[in-house]
Amino acid sequence: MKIDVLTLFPAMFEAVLGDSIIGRAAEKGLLHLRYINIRDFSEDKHRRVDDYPYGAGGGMVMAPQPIYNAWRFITEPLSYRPHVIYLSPQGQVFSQEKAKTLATAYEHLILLCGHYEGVDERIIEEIVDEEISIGDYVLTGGEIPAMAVIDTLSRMIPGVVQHGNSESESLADGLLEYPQYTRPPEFLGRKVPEILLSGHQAKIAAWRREQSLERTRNKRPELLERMKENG
Ligand code: 4GN
Repeated sequence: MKIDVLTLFPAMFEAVLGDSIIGRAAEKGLLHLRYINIRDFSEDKHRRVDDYPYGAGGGMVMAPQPIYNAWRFITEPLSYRPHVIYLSPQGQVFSQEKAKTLATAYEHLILLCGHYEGVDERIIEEIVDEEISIGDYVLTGGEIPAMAVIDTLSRMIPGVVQHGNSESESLADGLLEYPQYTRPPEFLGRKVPEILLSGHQAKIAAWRREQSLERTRNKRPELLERMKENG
């Protein structure tokens, strides 16, 4: 999978994703990540990327020209149009399911990160295919949401996460993960559940399933309701 990020702060991505499992995946060639600085495509003599909003109203707007030129830089050599996502509080709310759909449908994504009051509407009309939000709150920029999307998609690629089988993970089947334990068998007087030490895999699997259901019922009952609604 290829992901190009259009951002004013490429260093944020290097800093957060560089040393992580995601960085390792990129080094291994499982994932192709590029961070493109929109400012490099400004034609303004002061390299400006923002401007005043028509109609006033305070704040600044990201001008269309630098973003468009950066998008052209990516797409010019291609014979197809990568799917362009604008990270925005106005988008559809992101989820494990949405991630699965994106990972399955697209081999090449472009993530556009906005700042200030957002990007000129004509950019959304011209190059953006969909808007995605990571939740109902406003951040200073789309970088953190873009990183959340990149991280979620990356760990779905075979070989990126150690055990790989992301299908058995929390939320993949709509349920919360069961509790995890490691050594020692007793800590601060609290024992690891007997069943996990038994070596009886079928019983362990049944116990974990029960725990997942109970936790989901207690912590996120709306996830169970959604499962019922969606079959
Ligand atoms: C996305 C972008 C929150 C999200 C953002 C989100 C930058 N904040 N919930 N901030 O996924 C106006 C236009 C705010 C750019 C945007």
